[in-house]
Amino acid sequence: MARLVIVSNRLVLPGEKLARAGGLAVGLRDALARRGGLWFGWSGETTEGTAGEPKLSSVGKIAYATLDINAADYRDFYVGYANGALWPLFHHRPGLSLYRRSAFEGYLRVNTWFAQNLKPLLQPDDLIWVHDYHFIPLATELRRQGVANRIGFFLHIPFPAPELFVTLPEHKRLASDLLAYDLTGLQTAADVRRLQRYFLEEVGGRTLEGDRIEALGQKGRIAAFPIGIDTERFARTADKAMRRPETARLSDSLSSRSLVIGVDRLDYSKGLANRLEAFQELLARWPEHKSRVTLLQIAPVSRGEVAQYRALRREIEGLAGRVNGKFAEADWTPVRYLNRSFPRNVLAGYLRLARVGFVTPIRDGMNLVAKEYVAAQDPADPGVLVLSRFAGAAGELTDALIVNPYDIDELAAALHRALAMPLDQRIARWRSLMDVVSRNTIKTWRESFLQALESSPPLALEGAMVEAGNGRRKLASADASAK
Ligand code: ADQ
Repeated sequence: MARLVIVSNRLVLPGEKLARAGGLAVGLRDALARRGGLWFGWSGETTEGTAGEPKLSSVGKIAYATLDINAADYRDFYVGYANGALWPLFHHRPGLSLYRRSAFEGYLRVNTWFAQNLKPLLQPDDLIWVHDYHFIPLATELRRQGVANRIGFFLHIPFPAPELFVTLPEHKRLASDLLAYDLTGLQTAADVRRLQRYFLEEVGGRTLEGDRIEALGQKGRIAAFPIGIDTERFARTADKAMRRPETARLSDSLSSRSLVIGVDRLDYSKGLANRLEAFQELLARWPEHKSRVTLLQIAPVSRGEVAQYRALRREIEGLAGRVNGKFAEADWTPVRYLNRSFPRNVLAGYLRLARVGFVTPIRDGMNLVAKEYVAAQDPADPGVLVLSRFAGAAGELTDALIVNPYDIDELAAALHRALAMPLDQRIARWRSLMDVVSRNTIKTWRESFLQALESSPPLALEGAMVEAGNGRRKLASADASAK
C-alpha cells in the first residue's frame, strides 16, 4: 500500500489533546496511523524574514513535518486571500469578500513555499492528499517542481455558483489548479454540478465519461465525497458522557426545562444572528415556551485576526444580550452564550441532553455538528434536528426538519414543532437519520476518496508533456494560457 501524505493548514501534533480536535483531524490521523504516512502543515508560527526548514517528528507510523510561514506572507495568504476573499465568496457572501491582488500573490507565495518544502520529503509512490481552500494551487506548484505522484484534493467548503466564482479575477487560474489534481473531491453532488457548470459555461469545457472533465487544455476528475463522522465512537462517547459531572451540572441547571443547542465556530456562515432572532420570535409568538426552554449557544471565537469576524462577535454579543434583556426572569436566562470550545466527551453529553439540535448555517460545506447531534441521541428518547437546507448535510439528512435559515418565522415555527414533537415521531425520524450517519462515516469517506485516487488513470494531459521523474507517469508543465 502506498504511503499517504496529507497536507492541511492545521494539524494535530503528537502531545496535542485529541479530545479538543474536531472529528476530521481524528479521522485523518486514523488513516495515517493505519497506512503509515506523513502529515505536512503549518506549524502555527510566523517568522520575520525567511522561515526555516520544516520541523520533523514522528510517533509510530506517522511522521509530522511542520513549516513556519513568513509573517507578511501569512497575512496575505491566510487573513487576506484564504479567509478574506475565498471563504466569504465560496459561502455566497460576496459583500464580505475583500479582494486584493497583493493578497492573492501572497497566497501563491505560500503555496510555492509549501511545495518547495514538501518535495524533498516525498517518495516516488506516495499518495498525496491536499485539504481545503488554502491550498488550491499546491498541485500546480508541485507539478512545476517535477512531482509526478498521484495528488488528490478535497474542498471542505462549498463550491460557489459560477456567477460568483467568476468575480474572482483569477478564477481561471484557480480552476486550472483544480484540474492539476488527479482527483478533486467536493462535499456534495450540488457542489460538483456548480463546478461542472463553471467549466462548461464559462470556459467552454466538456464532460467526458464518468466523472472526468476536459477544460482549459487539461483533463481532470471531479466527484462528490460527502464527509461523515466516526458515528459509533461518537455515540459511545455520548452515552458515557451521561455519567460525567459536566453533563449532570448542565442537566441540573436546566431544572427540567427543554434544551435547544447550537454548536459552531463563531463564523458568519453559521447563521447565528438569524438563529438568535428566531429564538426570540419563538418566545414572542408562543409565550408558553417562556421559562420552559433554554438555548445553549456554544461558539468559540474563530479567526479573530480577520475584521469581519470581530464585527460578527460584537453583533452576536449584542443580540444575545437583547434577547436576555427582553425575556429573562430572575430564575431563567433564555440564552446561554459561551465563547469557548469543549472537549469532545463533554460536548457529546451536551448534544445528547438537548431536545433540539438547532443547526442553521446560511451556507456550509457539510456541517459535522448536525451528524454529531444525531449520533449523540438516546435511541429511546431522541431529540429533533432542525437543519438548514443550505448545509451540505441536508442532502443526506432529509428526515431532519429542513428549514430556510433566511426565514426567521420559519425557523421559529420549526423550533416550536420540534419542541412539541411526540416521542413516536421523534424516534421514527431519528432512526432514519441515524441509519444515514451510520452508513456514511468518516471511514467510508476517507476510504472511498483514497480508492478513487489510487485508481485514477494517469491523466492524458494536453499541452507540453514532460517525462516524469520516476518514469511512471506523464505530467503537463503549467499551461500559461490557462492562468
Ligand atoms: P467547520 O466550519 O469547522 O468545518 P463543522 O463541520 O461543523 O464546521 O465541524 C466542526 C467540528 O468542530 C465538529 O467536529 C465540531 O464538534 C467541532 N466543534 C465545533 N465547535 C466546537 C466547540 N465549541 N467545542 C468543541 N468542538 C467544537 C469545515 C466546513 C464544514 C465541513 C467540515 C468538515 O466549514 O462545512 O463539514 O469542514 O469537512
